[in-house]
Amino acid sequence: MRQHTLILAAPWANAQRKRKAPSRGICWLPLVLEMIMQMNRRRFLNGAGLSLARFAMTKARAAQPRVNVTVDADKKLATMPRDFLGLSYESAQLADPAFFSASNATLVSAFRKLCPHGVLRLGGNLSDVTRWAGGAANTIAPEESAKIQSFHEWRLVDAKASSKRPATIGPDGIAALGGFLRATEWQLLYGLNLGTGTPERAAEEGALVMKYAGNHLLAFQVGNEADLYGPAFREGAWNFERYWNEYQKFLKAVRARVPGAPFAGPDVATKVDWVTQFAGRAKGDAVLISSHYYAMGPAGAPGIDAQKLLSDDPRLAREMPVLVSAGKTAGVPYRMTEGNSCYHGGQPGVSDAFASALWAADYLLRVAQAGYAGVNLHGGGEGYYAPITGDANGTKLRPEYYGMMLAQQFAGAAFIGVSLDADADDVTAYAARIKDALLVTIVNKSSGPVQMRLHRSMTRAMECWKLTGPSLDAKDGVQFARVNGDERSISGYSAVVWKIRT
Ligand code: BDP
Repeated sequence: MRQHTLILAAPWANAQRKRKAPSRGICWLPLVLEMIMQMNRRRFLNGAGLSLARFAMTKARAAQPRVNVTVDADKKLATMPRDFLGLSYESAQLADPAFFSASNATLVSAFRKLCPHGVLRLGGNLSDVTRWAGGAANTIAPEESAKIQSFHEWRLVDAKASSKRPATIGPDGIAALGGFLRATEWQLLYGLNLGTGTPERAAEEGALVMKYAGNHLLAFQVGNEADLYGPAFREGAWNFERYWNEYQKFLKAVRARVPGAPFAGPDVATKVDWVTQFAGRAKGDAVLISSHYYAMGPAGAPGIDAQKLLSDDPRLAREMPVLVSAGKTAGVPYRMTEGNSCYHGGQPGVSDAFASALWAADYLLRVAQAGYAGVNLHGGGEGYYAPITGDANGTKLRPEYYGMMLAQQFAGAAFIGVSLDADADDVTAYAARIKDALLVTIVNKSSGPVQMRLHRSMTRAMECWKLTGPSLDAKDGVQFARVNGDERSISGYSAVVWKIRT
């Protein structure tokens, strides 16, 4: 068992100190918030264990190695946009017009409760095989149709849409979607079918989307994960150049019907160089740059478990700066438009359990701090990783939804530097300024508790929320809730947000 003390020095304290001794530059007032973190990796302590641990810690404190959490107000990081949070669904969901409709009251309220102005993205693998019901000819061969029936993504749409496989999108689905967007006040990213569609069909569909979504339309995208297209969609060598030519054809066809229609892309799965190339070519035209991210996968493979999900994924550190700078090249934001905990539909017992809530809270804050303009977590139907499940008759909130709620606390906040000065890789910290307050979050992805002792001057000015669940694999009983202001214990596998008035 390793024990550490976390010391959080507050920035305003630093400012006061600076005023008193300006010539000394940056220095930190110690012990404004003090936390003692007891790290006992991957073991859940029960209540009795917890009190014993507290006792032991009090005794042993002087000898413990220390880990400092230091907030650096001078290090200004990204601001989380108010429309940062988003959800992503398979386009085939539109085959049931009752789902994305203003009269699906529980879904409307689940969206609004999550984020007052989020972004709904439609796309996914089914978008490349879902037919448009308009006049132009269907390009799906009967043998392809048969294959499409067995796609795992049908689990990601409600039973009614799934019963219509391979699905067709028609004007009624798009008209209802317009009502849903007005009721939720969310924006729309609409994926056009590049895999088996045509520019002519996209133009008909796009014109209707513009008509019904109006100014809720953020952008069209062309094709889902086109970087992974194989022979089912395109013969011969397939590369960015070919994709770009086809993208241009779609864009021109839609804009011929709807001048100035907004576009975004390339919405790829893994080829980051496509993102960079797209950003260079689309400069001044695309309204945002996009790609996808799944933390692990495929579902069912050995080692795909909660522990892996909560460990650091080196791909993130590698890719985040490249993606954010692709946005800068294009002069527009970068958004992660589809992703989640585990590809191939999600890992049962992990993606649909409390582990996914901790993962989501940590992932969302990490990429927001790095400068992503937003994230759309994929889901729908009864999918394992779906943050919201259900159909037009009712919805259920999954654990991951509560992790998203935690991140939403930071909407509009400007991240500032925060660091842990020792080996605490399963505890993460984020800090941000919002109006007259400092937000601090600790995500404790270790099994042991973090104890903190507050400086007396702080306790009055503090609000606190906790993300908790009965166990990592719990599917029920997960909560993100306000707790009394002087909450001092961050139990193993939980997260806390403090709002400290400054
Ligand atoms: C993505 C697809 C999405 C899938 C998801 C998955 O775009 O449609 O459902 O993978 O594997 O690549 O779960």
